[in-house]
Amino acid sequence: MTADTPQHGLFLVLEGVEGAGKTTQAELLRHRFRVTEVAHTVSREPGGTRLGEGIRELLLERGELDIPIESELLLMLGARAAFIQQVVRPALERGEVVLSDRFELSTFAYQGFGRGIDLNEVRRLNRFSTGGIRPDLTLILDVPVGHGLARQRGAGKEQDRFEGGGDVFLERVREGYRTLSQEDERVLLLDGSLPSEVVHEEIVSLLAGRFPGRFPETFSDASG
Ligand code: Z5A
Repeated sequence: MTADTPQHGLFLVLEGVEGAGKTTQAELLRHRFRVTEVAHTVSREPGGTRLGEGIRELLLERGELDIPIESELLLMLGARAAFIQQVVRPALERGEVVLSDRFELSTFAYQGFGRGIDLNEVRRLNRFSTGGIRPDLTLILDVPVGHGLARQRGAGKEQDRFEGGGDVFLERVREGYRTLSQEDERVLLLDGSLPSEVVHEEIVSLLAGRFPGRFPETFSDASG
Protein backbone atom coordinates (compact mmCIF):
# COMPACT_ATOMS: atom_id res chain seq x y z
CA MET A 1 0.00 0.00 0.00
CA THR A 2 1.35 3.50 -0.82
CA ALA A 3 0.44 6.61 1.13
CA ASP A 4 -1.64 8.04 -1.73
CA THR A 5 -3.50 4.81 -2.56
CA PRO A 6 -6.32 3.68 -0.29
CA GLN A 7 -6.27 -0.10 -0.01
CA HIS A 8 -9.68 -1.50 0.84
CA GLY A 9 -9.19 -5.14 -0.06
CA LEU A 10 -7.04 -7.80 1.53
CA PHE A 11 -3.84 -9.02 -0.07
CA LEU A 12 -2.86 -12.62 0.77
CA VAL A 13 0.07 -14.64 -0.55
CA LEU A 14 1.05 -18.32 -0.48
CA GLU A 15 4.75 -19.16 -0.60
CA GLY A 16 7.07 -22.13 -0.32
CA VAL A 17 9.52 -24.34 -2.16
CA GLU A 18 8.53 -26.51 -5.13
CA GLY A 19 5.75 -28.95 -4.32
CA ALA A 20 4.91 -27.29 -1.00
CA GLY A 21 1.23 -27.28 -1.97
CA LYS A 22 0.68 -23.61 -2.88
CA THR A 23 -1.41 -24.27 -5.97
CA THR A 24 -3.48 -26.89 -4.13
CA GLN A 25 -4.19 -24.47 -1.28
CA ALA A 26 -4.94 -21.62 -3.68
CA GLU A 27 -7.56 -23.78 -5.39
CA LEU A 28 -9.12 -24.86 -2.08
CA LEU A 29 -9.32 -21.23 -0.98
CA ARG A 30 -10.73 -20.13 -4.32
CA HIS A 31 -13.50 -22.68 -3.84
CA ARG A 32 -14.12 -21.52 -0.28
CA PHE A 33 -14.28 -17.86 -1.36
CA ARG A 34 -16.75 -18.78 -4.09
CA VAL A 35 -19.15 -20.79 -1.95
CA THR A 36 -19.12 -18.20 0.83
CA GLU A 37 -19.48 -15.31 -1.65
CA VAL A 38 -16.26 -13.53 -0.78
CA ALA A 39 -15.29 -11.29 -3.72
CA HIS A 40 -11.86 -12.47 -4.76
CA THR A 41 -9.12 -12.57 -7.36
CA VAL A 42 -6.76 -15.56 -7.36
CA SER A 43 -3.60 -15.29 -9.42
CA ARG A 44 0.05 -16.28 -9.56
CA GLU A 45 3.58 -15.03 -10.07
CA PRO A 46 5.36 -14.88 -12.32
CA GLY A 47 2.21 -14.48 -14.39
CA GLY A 48 -1.27 -13.12 -13.89
CA THR A 49 -0.99 -10.71 -16.83
CA ARG A 50 -0.21 -11.25 -20.51
CA LEU A 51 3.23 -9.76 -19.99
CA GLY A 52 3.78 -11.83 -16.86
CA GLU A 53 2.72 -15.08 -18.54
CA GLY A 54 5.13 -14.28 -21.39
CA ILE A 55 7.95 -13.71 -18.92
CA ARG A 56 6.97 -16.90 -17.09
CA GLU A 57 7.32 -18.87 -20.29
CA LEU A 58 10.73 -17.32 -20.95
CA LEU A 59 11.95 -18.12 -17.45
CA LEU A 60 10.47 -21.56 -16.92
CA GLU A 61 10.11 -23.18 -20.31
CA ARG A 62 12.93 -21.84 -22.46
CA GLY A 63 15.70 -23.96 -20.99
CA GLU A 64 17.92 -23.22 -23.98
CA LEU A 65 18.23 -19.53 -22.97
CA ASP A 66 21.28 -18.55 -20.95
CA ILE A 67 19.73 -16.17 -18.40
CA PRO A 68 22.16 -14.36 -16.05
CA ILE A 69 20.91 -14.14 -12.47
CA GLU A 70 20.64 -10.34 -12.74
CA SER A 71 18.39 -10.75 -15.80
CA GLU A 72 16.35 -13.37 -13.95
CA LEU A 73 15.78 -10.92 -11.08
CA LEU A 74 14.82 -8.06 -13.39
CA LEU A 75 12.46 -10.26 -15.41
CA MET A 76 10.68 -11.35 -12.21
CA LEU A 77 10.35 -7.71 -11.17
CA GLY A 78 9.27 -6.61 -14.64
CA ALA A 79 6.44 -9.13 -14.45
CA ARG A 80 5.63 -7.90 -10.93
CA ALA A 81 5.18 -4.27 -11.93
CA ALA A 82 2.49 -5.30 -14.43
CA PHE A 83 0.95 -7.71 -11.91
CA ILE A 84 0.61 -4.93 -9.34
CA GLN A 85 -0.72 -2.35 -11.79
CA GLN A 86 -3.08 -4.58 -13.75
CA VAL A 87 -4.22 -7.18 -11.22
CA VAL A 88 -3.48 -6.44 -7.57
CA ARG A 89 -4.12 -2.72 -7.26
CA PRO A 90 -7.43 -2.72 -9.22
CA ALA A 91 -8.74 -5.73 -7.26
CA LEU A 92 -7.78 -4.16 -3.91
CA GLU A 93 -9.48 -0.94 -4.95
CA ARG A 94 -12.63 -2.96 -5.72
CA GLY A 95 -12.40 -4.25 -2.14
CA GLU A 96 -11.63 -7.85 -3.08
CA VAL A 97 -9.50 -10.46 -1.40
CA VAL A 98 -6.47 -10.94 -3.63
CA LEU A 99 -4.72 -14.29 -3.28
CA SER A 100 -1.43 -14.75 -5.07
CA ASP A 101 0.48 -17.99 -5.57
CA ARG A 102 3.97 -16.52 -4.90
CA PHE A 103 4.98 -12.85 -4.65
CA GLU A 104 7.93 -10.85 -3.28
CA LEU A 105 9.11 -13.45 -0.77
CA SER A 106 9.87 -15.74 -3.71
CA THR A 107 12.26 -13.09 -5.01
CA PHE A 108 13.92 -12.66 -1.63
CA ALA A 109 14.20 -16.45 -1.15
CA TYR A 110 15.20 -17.52 -4.70
CA GLN A 111 17.16 -14.56 -6.07
CA GLY A 112 18.41 -13.32 -2.69
CA PHE A 113 19.11 -16.38 -0.52
CA GLY A 114 19.21 -18.89 -3.40
CA ARG A 115 21.16 -17.09 -6.11
CA GLY A 116 23.12 -14.94 -3.67
CA ILE A 117 22.17 -11.49 -4.96
CA ASP A 118 22.52 -8.84 -2.24
CA LEU A 119 19.23 -8.88 -0.34
CA ASN A 120 19.14 -5.13 0.24
CA GLU A 121 19.48 -4.56 -3.49
CA VAL A 122 16.73 -7.13 -4.18
CA ARG A 123 14.43 -5.39 -1.70
CA ARG A 124 15.20 -1.95 -3.16
CA LEU A 125 14.43 -3.05 -6.73
CA ASN A 126 11.36 -4.92 -5.53
CA ARG A 127 9.98 -1.76 -3.91
CA PHE A 128 10.36 0.01 -7.24
CA SER A 129 8.33 -2.70 -8.99
CA THR A 130 5.55 -2.83 -6.37
CA GLY A 131 5.23 0.89 -5.71
CA GLY A 132 5.23 -0.08 -2.04
CA ILE A 133 2.14 -2.33 -2.11
CA ARG A 134 2.71 -5.15 0.36
CA PRO A 135 0.71 -8.24 1.32
CA ASP A 136 -1.40 -8.12 4.47
CA LEU A 137 -0.42 -11.71 5.16
CA THR A 138 2.01 -14.18 3.59
CA LEU A 139 1.74 -17.87 4.47
CA ILE A 140 4.82 -19.98 3.83
CA LEU A 141 4.04 -23.67 3.42
CA ASP A 142 7.17 -25.26 4.80
CA VAL A 143 8.15 -28.75 3.58
CA PRO A 144 11.53 -30.47 3.33
CA VAL A 145 12.97 -29.91 -0.16
CA GLY A 146 13.07 -33.63 -0.98
CA HIS A 147 9.48 -34.04 0.12
CA GLY A 148 8.28 -31.29 -2.23
CA LEU A 149 10.31 -32.60 -5.16
CA ALA A 150 8.95 -36.12 -4.59
CA ARG A 151 5.41 -34.74 -4.69
CA GLN A 152 6.15 -33.03 -7.99
CA ARG A 153 7.69 -36.15 -9.46
CA GLY A 154 4.61 -38.05 -8.30
CA ALA A 155 2.47 -35.50 -10.16
CA GLY A 156 4.57 -36.05 -13.31
CA LYS A 157 5.87 -32.44 -13.36
CA GLU A 158 9.02 -31.87 -15.44
CA GLN A 159 12.05 -30.16 -13.88
CA ASP A 160 12.38 -26.44 -14.66
CA ARG A 161 15.36 -24.06 -14.37
CA PHE A 162 14.87 -23.61 -10.64
CA GLU A 163 14.60 -27.26 -9.71
CA GLY A 164 17.60 -27.80 -12.00
CA GLY A 165 19.54 -25.57 -9.55
CA GLY A 166 19.89 -28.67 -7.38
CA ASP A 167 19.17 -29.56 -3.79
CA VAL A 168 21.80 -27.22 -2.32
CA PHE A 169 20.22 -24.25 -4.07
CA LEU A 170 16.74 -25.30 -2.94
CA GLU A 171 17.95 -25.84 0.65
CA ARG A 172 19.20 -22.23 0.66
CA VAL A 173 15.79 -21.14 -0.60
CA ARG A 174 14.01 -23.06 2.15
CA GLU A 175 16.31 -21.65 4.83
CA GLY A 176 15.73 -18.20 3.31
CA TYR A 177 11.99 -18.60 3.75
CA ARG A 178 12.44 -19.71 7.34
CA THR A 179 14.63 -16.68 8.07
CA LEU A 180 12.18 -14.32 6.38
CA SER A 181 9.32 -15.70 8.48
CA GLN A 182 11.11 -14.53 11.62
CA GLU A 183 11.54 -10.96 10.45
CA ASP A 184 7.99 -9.85 9.77
CA GLU A 185 4.80 -10.39 11.75
CA ARG A 186 2.86 -10.42 8.48
CA VAL A 187 4.69 -13.60 7.44
CA LEU A 188 3.77 -16.96 8.99
CA LEU A 189 5.34 -20.39 8.54
CA LEU A 190 2.93 -23.35 8.36
CA ASP A 191 3.65 -27.06 8.25
CA GLY A 192 2.98 -27.92 4.60
CA SER A 193 3.71 -31.61 5.06
CA LEU A 194 0.32 -32.24 6.70
CA PRO A 195 -2.57 -33.50 4.53
CA SER A 196 -4.01 -30.82 2.20
CA GLU A 197 -7.38 -30.68 3.98
CA VAL A 198 -5.68 -30.16 7.36
CA VAL A 199 -3.52 -27.34 5.97
CA HIS A 200 -6.60 -25.79 4.37
CA GLU A 201 -8.60 -25.81 7.62
CA GLU A 202 -5.65 -24.27 9.45
CA ILE A 203 -5.43 -21.48 6.88
CA VAL A 204 -9.16 -20.82 7.06
CA SER A 205 -9.21 -20.54 10.85
CA LEU A 206 -6.08 -18.43 10.77
CA LEU A 207 -7.65 -15.98 8.32
CA ALA A 208 -10.93 -15.81 10.24
CA GLY A 209 -9.03 -15.14 13.49
CA ARG A 210 -6.55 -12.69 12.05
CA PHE A 211 -9.07 -10.57 10.13
CA PRO A 212 -12.23 -10.53 12.30
CA GLY A 213 -15.30 -9.26 10.46
CA ARG A 214 -13.59 -9.48 7.09
CA PHE A 215 -15.10 -12.87 6.18
CA PRO A 216 -18.72 -14.04 6.56
CA GLU A 217 -19.46 -16.49 9.39
CA THR A 218 -20.03 -19.21 6.81
CA PHE A 219 -16.39 -18.88 5.78
CA SER A 220 -15.13 -20.90 8.75
CA ASP A 221 -18.11 -23.29 8.64
CA ALA A 222 -18.31 -24.06 4.91
CA SER A 223 -17.28 -27.64 4.33
CA GLY A 224 -14.55 -27.06 1.77
N1 Z5A B 1 10.38 -17.64 -8.82
C1 Z5A B 1 11.52 -16.94 -8.49
O1 Z5A B 1 12.63 -17.46 -8.58
N2 Z5A B 1 11.41 -15.64 -8.09
C2 Z5A B 1 10.22 -15.00 -8.02
O2 Z5A B 1 10.18 -13.81 -7.65
C3 Z5A B 1 9.03 -15.75 -8.35
C4 Z5A B 1 9.15 -17.05 -8.73
C5 Z5A B 1 7.69 -15.09 -8.26
C6 Z5A B 1 7.63 -20.55 -10.43
O3 Z5A B 1 7.18 -21.78 -10.54
C7 Z5A B 1 9.14 -20.60 -10.28
O4 Z5A B 1 9.60 -19.27 -10.32
C8 Z5A B 1 9.52 -21.14 -8.93
C9 Z5A B 1 10.23 -20.03 -8.20
C10 Z5A B 1 10.51 -19.04 -9.26
N3 Z5A B 1 10.44 -22.16 -8.99
N4 Z5A B 1 10.28 -23.27 -9.42
N5 Z5A B 1 10.20 -24.30 -9.83
P1 Z5A B 1 5.85 -22.31 -9.86
O5 Z5A B 1 5.38 -21.49 -8.73
O6 Z5A B 1 4.90 -22.62 -10.93
O7 Z5A B 1 6.54 -23.64 -9.38
P2 Z5A B 1 6.42 -24.53 -8.18
O8 Z5A B 1 6.67 -23.97 -6.86
O9 Z5A B 1 7.32 -25.59 -8.62
O10 Z5A B 1 4.87 -24.81 -8.18
P3 Z5A B 1 4.19 -26.14 -8.09
O11 Z5A B 1 4.81 -27.28 -8.73
O12 Z5A B 1 2.88 -25.76 -8.66
O13 Z5A B 1 4.23 -26.45 -6.54
P4 Z5A B 1 3.13 -26.10 -5.49
O14 Z5A B 1 2.11 -25.18 -6.06
O15 Z5A B 1 3.72 -25.68 -4.22
O16 Z5A B 1 2.48 -27.53 -5.21
P5 Z5A B 1 1.10 -28.14 -5.79
O17 Z5A B 1 1.03 -28.01 -7.27
O18 Z5A B 1 -0.05 -27.67 -5.00
O19 Z5A B 1 1.32 -29.66 -5.37
C11 Z5A B 1 2.29 -30.47 -5.99
C12 Z5A B 1 1.84 -31.95 -5.87
O20 Z5A B 1 1.76 -32.30 -4.50
C13 Z5A B 1 0.44 -32.21 -6.45
O21 Z5A B 1 0.43 -33.50 -6.99
C14 Z5A B 1 -0.46 -32.14 -5.23
O22 Z5A B 1 -1.61 -32.92 -5.38
C15 Z5A B 1 0.44 -32.69 -4.15
N6 Z5A B 1 0.16 -32.08 -2.84
C16 Z5A B 1 -0.10 -30.79 -2.58
N7 Z5A B 1 -0.30 -30.60 -1.26
C17 Z5A B 1 -0.15 -31.81 -0.68
C18 Z5A B 1 -0.24 -32.28 0.67
N8 Z5A B 1 -0.52 -31.43 1.68
N9 Z5A B 1 -0.03 -33.57 0.91
C19 Z5A B 1 0.26 -34.43 -0.11
N10 Z5A B 1 0.34 -34.07 -1.41
C20 Z5A B 1 0.13 -32.77 -1.68
